This record gives sequence, C-alpha cells and structure tokens, in this order.
Amino acid sequence: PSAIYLKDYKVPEFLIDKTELTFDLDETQTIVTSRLHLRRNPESNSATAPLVLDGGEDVKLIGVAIDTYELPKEEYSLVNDKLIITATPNEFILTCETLIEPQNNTKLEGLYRSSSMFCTQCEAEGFRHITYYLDRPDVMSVFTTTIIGDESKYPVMLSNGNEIERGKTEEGKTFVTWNDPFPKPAYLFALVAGDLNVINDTFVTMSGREVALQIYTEPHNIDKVDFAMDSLKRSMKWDEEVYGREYDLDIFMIVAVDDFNMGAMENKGLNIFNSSCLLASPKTTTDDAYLRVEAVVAHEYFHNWSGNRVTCRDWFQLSLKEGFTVFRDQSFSADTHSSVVKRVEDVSFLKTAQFAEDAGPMAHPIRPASFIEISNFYTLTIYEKGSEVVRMIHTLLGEEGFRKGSDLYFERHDGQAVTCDDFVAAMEDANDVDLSQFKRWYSQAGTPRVTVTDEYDEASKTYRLHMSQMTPPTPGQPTKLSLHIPVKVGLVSANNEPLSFVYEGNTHDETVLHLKDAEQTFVFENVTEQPVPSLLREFSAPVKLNYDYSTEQLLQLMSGDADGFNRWSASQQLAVNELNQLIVQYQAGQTLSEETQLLKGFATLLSDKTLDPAMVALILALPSQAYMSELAEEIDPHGIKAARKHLRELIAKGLEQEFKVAYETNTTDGPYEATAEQIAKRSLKNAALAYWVAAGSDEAASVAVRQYRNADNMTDQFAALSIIVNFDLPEADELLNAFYEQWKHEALVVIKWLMLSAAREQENGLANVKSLMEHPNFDIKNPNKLRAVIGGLGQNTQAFHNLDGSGYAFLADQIILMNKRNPQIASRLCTPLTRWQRMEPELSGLMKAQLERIAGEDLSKDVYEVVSKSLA
Ligand code: B3K
Ligand code: ZN
Repeated sequence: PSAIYLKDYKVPEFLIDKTELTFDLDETQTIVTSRLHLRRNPESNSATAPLVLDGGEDVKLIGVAIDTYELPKEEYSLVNDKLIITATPNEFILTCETLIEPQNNTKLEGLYRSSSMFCTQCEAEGFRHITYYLDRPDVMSVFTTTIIGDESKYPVMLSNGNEIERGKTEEGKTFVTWNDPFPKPAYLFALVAGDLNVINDTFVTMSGREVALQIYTEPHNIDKVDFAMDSLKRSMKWDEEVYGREYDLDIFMIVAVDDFNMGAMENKGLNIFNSSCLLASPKTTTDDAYLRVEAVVAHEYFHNWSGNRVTCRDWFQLSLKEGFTVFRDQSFSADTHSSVVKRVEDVSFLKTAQFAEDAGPMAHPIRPASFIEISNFYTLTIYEKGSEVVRMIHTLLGEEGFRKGSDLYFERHDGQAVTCDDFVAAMEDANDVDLSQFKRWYSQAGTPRVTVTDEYDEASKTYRLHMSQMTPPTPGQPTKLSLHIPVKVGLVSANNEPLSFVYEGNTHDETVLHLKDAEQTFVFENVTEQPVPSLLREFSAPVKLNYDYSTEQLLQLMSGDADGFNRWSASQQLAVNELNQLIVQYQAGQTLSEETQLLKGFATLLSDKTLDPAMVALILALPSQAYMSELAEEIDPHGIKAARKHLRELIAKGLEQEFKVAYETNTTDGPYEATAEQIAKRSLKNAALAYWVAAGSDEAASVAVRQYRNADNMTDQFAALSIIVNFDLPEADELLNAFYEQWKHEALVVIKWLMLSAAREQENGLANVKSLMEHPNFDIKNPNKLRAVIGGLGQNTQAFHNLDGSGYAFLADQIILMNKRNPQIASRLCTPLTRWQRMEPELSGLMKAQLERIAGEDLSKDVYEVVSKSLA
C-alpha cells in the first residue's frame, strides 16, 4: 500500500451534474443502476484525459453505456478496482449496471445489512462499494434515487431529500423515488430500507418554514427516541440563534442502526446513527449516555452547514468540517448545561487521549500532509485538537468577530468544496486580522510545551511572566516552528482574591497573552502583591503547561481561582504530583506514603455548599490510569494502578464521614430527568459512594447493594454495580448475573455488561474475557459489542498488561481476525499497541512482538498503515 499526498491534489477531470440511481434491493443480489450526467471539468488542463471511476473489489460490473451506446469489453478496462474509459465525448450520460451483495458486507462500508434492514455508510470512500463513481468530495452532484423492494419486508425505504414518487413495478414490487435538490458529494449519500417504526414531529424555522422531523428505529426501540427528538429541536434552534443557520430541506430524518463502525453519519437529510448514540430511556441509559446522545444529535445536525452546505475539497481537509463541528457541538452542550463542567470533560479527554496520539507513531497535524487509508484519520487529532484550533480562533477574535467570520465563510462558500485555508481566510477577512503564524497549527503535529517562570518586583509593583515554547519532534517533522499560542491568564492574591493588573496600558482582571516567539516576557504593572498566576485559563490552547507550582499554591488555586476550569486543573496537578511520588516509591519497593495534601483540599470542597456538585465530582475524580500513562516517561501500568488505589484509599479513609454525608445529601427527588441539576447530583452522589466503599465501610457496602436493588434509573443502578464489581464486594458475581438476566434483551445494556465484565480484575481475567466472546449474546459482527469487550480488557490492567504477554497476544489475535472482516475496526483495535515505545521495557518488548506478528499477515490498508508506522 502506498501513501497519497496533499501536495498532489488535482481538480477532477470530469464533473457529475446529476446522479440518478436505482436500487433493486434483494437479500442475495442487489442491482444498482446509475445514470451519471458527466461533462469535462472546464478547470482541468486536459481536454482528453480518460474517465477514471472508483469502484471496489465487491462491485461486479454488469454493463456500461455512453448515452445509448453499450460499450463492448474492448472500450473500457477494469484496473485496480477502477473503471477506465479512454474515449468519451465532452458531455454524456454514463449508464452503469452493477451487482453487490449487501448481506456479505462485513466491513459495514457501502450498502450492508444490519439485523433485518439495509443501510449505507459512505464516508469517506464507501460509495465506491455501491457503484462506480468519482468518489471524491469535490465532485458534487444532485442525486435522485429510486429504491425498489418487497413492501412486506421493507415498508420503509428512505434516501436523501424529498420523496417525489411512489408506486408499483411491473413485478408487483414497490418503488419509492427521492430527490435531493442540494448538490452533494457521494459520501453524503444514504439509503435505508426496513420494517421500521417512526415518530414524527415538526420544527418551524426562523423564516417560518415548517420542517417535518422523523426518527426511525426497529419497532422494539421506538419508545427510546423522545430525548433525541428533543435534542434535535434544541439543536436546530441553537444553530439559528448562535450561527444564524437555518435548515434547508422540508424534511429531516434520523435512523438508528445496531451495526455501525462509528457514532453517526450526517448524510444530507437522512442521518444514520449507531443506536448507542440515539436511543435513551431512564431505565436503560446512563447520564453520560444521555449527554452523548444530545451531543451527537447536535453534531450531525450542525454538519448540515459545516460539512454539507460547505464541504471539504479533499480528505486532507477533514478537520475543516470535523474540528469546526466538534467546536459547535461542544458549545451547544456548554450552553445547555454547565460550561465549566463541559470544558473540564472535553479537556480531560483531549489531554488523555489526543495528547497520547500526538506523542505516538500516528501523530499528524490536524491537516495531514499524507495518508495511506483515510479511515485511519478520523482521529482525536482531527476532531478534538481540530476543535481546539477553532476555539483558539474564537478566543483571538472574540464572540462577535468569530460570528462575522463564520457568516462570511458560509456565505462565500455555500455549495462549494473548500479547504482549511478558505476557513481561516474568511475569519481573517471578516476581522481584518493576520492569522498567518496561527495557521502553523494546521500543518504542525505534536503537543507544544509551554514553560513559564515568573518574578515579582515589590518596589516597582511589577510582575513578569517569562514564557518559552517548544514542540517536540513527531514522525516526519523533526523540527518545529514557533506557534501563535493564546494564553489566558489571571492573578490571584494571597487571600484568594482576583488581583487586577495593568497590561499594555490597560487594567484587567484577566487577559489573553499572545505567545508567538520561542521565548517571550510579559510585563504586568500595578500588581500590589506577589501573585499566584492562574495560567492557561479555560485551557485557552492545547499545550502542556509547565510552571513549578508549590503544593500551597495549588491548594490555593483549587479553592480560590476565579476560573472554575483552573480550580479543577490545580486539583489534577496536585493529584498527579502525589501519584508520581507514589509510583516512584512503588517501583523502589518502598512502603507507600500515608500522607496526602489532597485531604485538605477535598475537605474544603466537600464542605462548600455553594459549589456545583458536578464540579465537585470532577475534582474528586483522581487522574485516570490512561492520563497517568500519557504523562509518564516510561509507562508502568501496574505502578500507576497501585498508586491510584493507594491514594484513593487514603482519601477515602481520611474523609469517610464527609463522603457518607455527601452521598446522603445528594439524592435527587422526583422522576428521572437528564437535566444538568439532576445529573450533577447523581455524579457527586455516586463519586462519594465509591470513596465511601473504598474506605472499607460495611455500611457503605450495604448501601451500594441497596442502591443497586432499588434504583429506578440506569445511572444509579450501573454506578452501584460498577462499585460492587470494582471493589469485589461479596455480591459481585450474583449481581453481575442478575444484571445480565434483567437486561439481556436490551442490546445497549448488554454492551455495558460486557464492558464491565471484561474490565473486572480477577485471577482468571483473560479467560473470563475469552468466555465473554463465546457468550450467546456476543456477536462479532456488532462493533459495539466487540469494542465493549476489547475496551474492557484494555482497562483490565492485570489481564491486559500481564507479564506473560497473553493479554497482548489475545488482542493481536482479534486484530488479525478482524483485519479482513472489518478493517476499520481492526485498525482501531491496534491503538494500545501503538504505545509500545513508551512502555516499560519488558511490556514494550511484548507489545512490539505482537505488532511484528500482525505485520507478518496479509494486511488491509487500514491495519498496514498503523502497524507499519508503529514499527518504523
Ligand atoms: N462524519 C462521520 C464520520 C464517518 C467516518 C467513517 N469512516 C461522523 C461525524 O463525524 O459526524
Ligand atoms: Zn462529524
């Protein structure tokens, strides 16, 4: 497999003004007929270039015609899955008949079956597995789609746009024709057919148009879509209010499917969702999952403008739509719930998972310069770091300036396929600013390090911050240029008051510093006392900040900083420092220290009734195993685990009474609701319960069991079960089984059960994981279930990082198994192994050996790219 490069981009030789598709659906053979209205691209340099259409090994060509002329075999060729026609008129209709077998499609790309329905997934390059096409996002076409099927099996047949015709064929089958008036690339095409139920609603847009809203599911799930529908209507309203974006078609449909490689897909007018990102009911769905449904519904809806109306020129520009749309969905959730809580959650995720990616062999800029398989680039870097880059533009321009920029972007490029440069240019032009240095964020990979020192001059009341920046080398990028980094800062006084200061002639409580050089000093005047600096407020840039805070300063920021985000940040830093000391002690075989400064900070926190319980819960959560791994020079999973366990017990025992009180005072009244207020209380209540149990209290253990038995919602039931299992309480086996029996008919709950069971640390952990994969309710075709088991194993330190290498070997077995079946999933399963160079030597060698074993197989492009880059 070879790489393709951004620098090689060329405009398409042909354009397709109209695409007419007919699908004759059948359980064994589906016939697709396409009529492509083609013409030479006036922007191409060649007047004679051949027509080269993309296809797939799974597409069988039956016949091809130019206008009415059926091409004999000599007049076209099929090479490397491409259909090549050398002699064509300048403008013509190409008719193509192909045969596909959706029932044998295990890759879940193109047209496939999920339980009893047909559905599609075409982004990025799935459409070529349906028929021959110019499968690239800068070829935009108006699609008309006719679906023919047996009405008794497929009473619902959907595609993009509006239904324009319906009737019977001569053989008595039903046909439905859909037309989407908005030109779109093939990756936004969708088709669904099945025996589905629907709920209907409407939304009146800001210009007074009524839009029909429909959500489709298999019959047994139709009672779980009310929350998604409500989220959709709130998203539509929000996009009108915050971005001035109105929905364009008369109908918007969402369909839930069980077998789906990712979360969801923004197909024009017909979003298709992994059911885990759409279905929600109090009894089966946790608070976290409710919030995810809301965020994903919003994300896919927002793509209608940031992605569909204005799309990407090529796949190197993926972050143009994904980074921007993640920023939009994060803002929506922040506006809907608590913005600080949302920011902490997003940053915590970024610092754990994206920073790890950026420090590994797959590190790439948010606009990559090359790739082997685009599916591998739907990454945390493109999505989450991409969002941070858009957020920095927002910080630099301010709310109003950013809106001017986005208005200009949408207006200037409506109906076009554009680049990240076009996005930044619109932001620059609307605000008359120069973002040329800032644009290095698009081309440079790796997480910048910002090191800060300070000095205070009592006599002149002057305070100086010295900052330096450095981005470590990443694969293919040995040296880095200085970035434009917005650093939001405030100063805090000794008695916890904001300290105002004069910076560049103006008085502030808080300001954004522009760090642009390798080293820079910022001077603050009129600073009345030696301050504690509150740096990188709200995480104003995706960097690793290093300032040598004392424990006292961290405790102070933790309780006194005006910036809620930095209160959390300080508590995390304090916990990281203590965990690192414990890890060193563990590795040296010493007894682990019995003292922790966190007790003081947590005690203050728990006694402060003015705080948002959700924030308290976030601060109480110790840095995760994954985050500590990301920070480590050399990862020792067993050391991290031991340190976390020890620190958790110290805190639990030191504040046992406080946790009991926090548990008892944070109960929610009335029926379950996924509101910020209720979610906050449940999160603190359950965090407190975990600590209370960790203290070894029998009372707490029986409270946990009681909560499990009495819970009327999945959040409380599953939190209790997790505590019971993770602390290995005597009821663990019994209740895990009871949980399965209670919920075995709810696929999404079974997934939670699989995950918790696989993550359970016990003697025969790996044997248990293997038996889960033999379980009658396990299904290797279902990515959610596979991810649950393998993801659970990844969290099971004892089983996965076993020194006999069995955990890694098992993972490699699954990767090899999935490599052919579903390359996208196989490639994602490789992620833990890509960290091998950062592991302690023994584990590192074992991981590498498994990567080498995988490398010896006949690999899909997806797995080949990740494995070969990891071993390079
Ligand atoms: N745009 C889709 C991604 C689908 C990629 C599949 N390989 C989901 C989203 O980001 O909204
Ligand atoms: Zn997206």
